[in-house]
Amino acid sequence: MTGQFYPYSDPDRIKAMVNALAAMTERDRPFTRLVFSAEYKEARAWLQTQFEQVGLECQIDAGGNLIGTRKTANTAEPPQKLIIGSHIDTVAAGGRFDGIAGVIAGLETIHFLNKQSIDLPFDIEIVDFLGEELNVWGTSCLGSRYMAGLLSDELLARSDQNGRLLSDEIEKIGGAGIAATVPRQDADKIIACLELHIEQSSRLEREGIDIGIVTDIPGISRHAISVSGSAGHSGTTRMQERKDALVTASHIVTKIRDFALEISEQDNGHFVATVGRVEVYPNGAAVIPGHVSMILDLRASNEKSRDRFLGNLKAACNEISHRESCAIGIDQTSYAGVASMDSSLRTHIARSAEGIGLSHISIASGAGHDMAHMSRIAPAAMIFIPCKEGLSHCPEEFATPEAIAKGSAVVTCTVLMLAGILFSSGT
Ligand code: HGY
Ligand code: MN
Ligand code: MN
Repeated sequence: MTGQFYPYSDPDRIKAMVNALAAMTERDRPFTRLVFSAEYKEARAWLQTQFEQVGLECQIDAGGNLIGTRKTANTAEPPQKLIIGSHIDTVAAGGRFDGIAGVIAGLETIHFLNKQSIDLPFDIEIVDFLGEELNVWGTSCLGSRYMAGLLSDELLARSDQNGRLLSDEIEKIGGAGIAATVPRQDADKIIACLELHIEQSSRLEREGIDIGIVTDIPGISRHAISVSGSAGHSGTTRMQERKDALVTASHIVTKIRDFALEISEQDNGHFVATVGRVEVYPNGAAVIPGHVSMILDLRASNEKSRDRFLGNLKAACNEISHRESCAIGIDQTSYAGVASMDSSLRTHIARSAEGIGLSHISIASGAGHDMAHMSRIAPAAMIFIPCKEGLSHCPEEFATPEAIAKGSAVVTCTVLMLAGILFSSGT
């Protein structure tokens, strides 16, 4: 392979890792590896073997995170830590790169350090954060919330529609399923958290840029919206007498789109709102829908815009509820504020990219990431790489092994720079 970045990473090995993980999916819904699923547990076991093969000491922490540690020979106790992590769970019918590329990039760094017999002055932890994607318990980023001390008793006590208790599921995956109201004990020893991730948008590809250095991650909240009307016979119930929960829900969804469109055009930040999950009860073709449950996924880089949107939505729901004679409930099920990435790490990443001849820009993230929570307890930074047409959360999601290799080379160079080994003394 040519190119300065190839000494640091191997596109062929990357491609093999991506393909191996891609095979661990629900058969009839590629690529689906939902947290706690059989596919997920299979992938976790496989990943732990990969960690062990490069000499990492593996553990599952109480939050269910898989952590592979490369210990420093530095005898100063307790050593400082550098975390490189992302996630291997996917959304339903998702892609092969969202999260996965970041974990593979971390392993590429370990391969390089081992090949060069480099001993760093700090431990490196390669982390597969538990359950980064939004799950049936109404929240996301389970593992990084735990590490950051943000996994509450209330979250853990939630059951899904099949009665599965979240805390039980975390215990079954090897965690302790305990609440975390304080950050991990050695948080003050964490010098940096780095995450490589596909951009999940198309700017890098469109502009032909190798690396996106993330400035911030938008605030994300999720809201359970319930609509209660009256089920009834679709053939005998007069139109004037209906309390149709699905018609009511459709008005709400249209209002969500209208308000979000209006705010996103007025606000110079990032603002999006989506209803992607809807359940109709009893969901029969000859029955007037009696109940609808849906999830609102709301993202804003400006908290005031978020509050304005929610105020508009609640007022509109009051009016719709009265007009359609259906009860409407809106409950926030998860929240994470806007997260800024560490400026000093961003400078290191820029110098690393330049040092190996890669182009880079600063870029805001539209997606949520584990680094949003990790940034509450330690300096955090993200490295974006281009993905095909910006597609993500779908089987068409794609990033080339070369793009992942370039990104992982930047991760490795940033680690070497933080260790004072590379590009030091202003060279
Ligand atoms: O949904 C998100 O923003 C991320 O992909 N979990
Ligand atoms: Mn992700
Ligand atoms: Mn995702």
